[in-house]
Amino acid sequence: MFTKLKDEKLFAVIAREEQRQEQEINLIASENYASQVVRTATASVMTNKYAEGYPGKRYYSGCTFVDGAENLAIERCKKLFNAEHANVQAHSGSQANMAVYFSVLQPGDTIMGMDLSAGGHLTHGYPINFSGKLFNSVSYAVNPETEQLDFDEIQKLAEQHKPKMIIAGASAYSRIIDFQRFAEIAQNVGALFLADMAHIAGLVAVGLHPNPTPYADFVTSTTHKTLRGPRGGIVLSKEKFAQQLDKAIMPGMQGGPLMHVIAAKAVGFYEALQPEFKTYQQQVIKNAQAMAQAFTDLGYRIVTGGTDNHQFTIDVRSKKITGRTAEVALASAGITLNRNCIPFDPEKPWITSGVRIGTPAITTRGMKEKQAKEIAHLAHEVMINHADETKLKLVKEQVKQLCKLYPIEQNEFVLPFTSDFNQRQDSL
Ligand code: DSN
Repeated sequence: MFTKLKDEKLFAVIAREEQRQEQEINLIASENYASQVVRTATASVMTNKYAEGYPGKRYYSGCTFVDGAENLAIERCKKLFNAEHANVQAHSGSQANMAVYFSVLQPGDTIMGMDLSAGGHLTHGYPINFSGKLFNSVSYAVNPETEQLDFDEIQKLAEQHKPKMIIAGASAYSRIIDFQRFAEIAQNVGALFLADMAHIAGLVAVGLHPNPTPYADFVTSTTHKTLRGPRGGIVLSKEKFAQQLDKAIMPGMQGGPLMHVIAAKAVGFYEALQPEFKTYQQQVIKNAQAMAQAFTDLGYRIVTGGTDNHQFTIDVRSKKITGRTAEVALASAGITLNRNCIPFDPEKPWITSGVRIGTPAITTRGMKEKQAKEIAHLAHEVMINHADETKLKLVKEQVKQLCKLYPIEQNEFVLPFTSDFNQRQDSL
């Protein structure tokens, strides 16, 4: 049997990755640690099944149980976000966005999303992404003074360009997004409204960020960021778009759905429906605010001046370095994050003047404000001593020690498969 084969090389690589995750502080705002239960579902026999179609209407036989998994994922997802319709088959956030465009737009239509350099996403109309190539893309930025969304400007652009669709949502934006205002602007110019909540979905799920679902025609998300499920995408829509949307995904864009990932999405949504998930998200925000304050106290400028959510971007120019230098030095000291443009960045995207910082992953490890501040101080040590190998080694040791105190496997939210587990929620 193939299962008896020991692929030592590959599993050695996985073991090294596991060790890296254990020993490094992860500040990448879009990453998290999925629970063992989510990972168990991802590694389950559901990976063996072809199930093109939707529950009850498949192009293959033998789908009884994968239907069960997909129905659970759909129902839990709808409940979590109070949605009329949910499609849980999108393989990723990008494909979720593509599915929305393909369900209601024609090539050449005008779309209007946030500029990538202001904090937006590639699939919101970036010129070299499919969204910018297939559609006529107009971008809105942020206010140069406040670095926040400028709704007067967005309204003006919308009136000028009359887009067929307006897209709200960001990859690097630390403030509350007023989805209601976006919906009003869209309505004023006769545009459809898509809210991409990939970064903030976990906060939305527990009411710590306004839910776009009541206002938007479509809502897309990934499932692995603050939501802490498996890697993948979802699309929510108003009932009137349900058929078009489902058709755009299958047969329009995708063939067989990833049933193991859909099963794991069901688990992720189940976890997010538990009361502990709100406590976790509250701590994510507290940690981000504590860390942002610590960086401010150390003389860094925070883009927009602070954060309302799980992330923020710091301008590192006051320490006479670039985002890229900071990212590389921090990585060598065991602190993982990504360089990021600040709004109207004078540096190119490969270099940048900032780094983006997020707290979902450290919070999953159980870290609180005290550790968040400690991490800011460690990162500061690295940035001001980025060329000093001895100092970097010293910080790396301190990082390891801190990580040892907060092992990933001690994730308090790992729910064991017990009868108690089954009784924790209603039949979902
Ligand atoms: N790559 C993701 C992020 O880091 O925000 C967005 O898709």
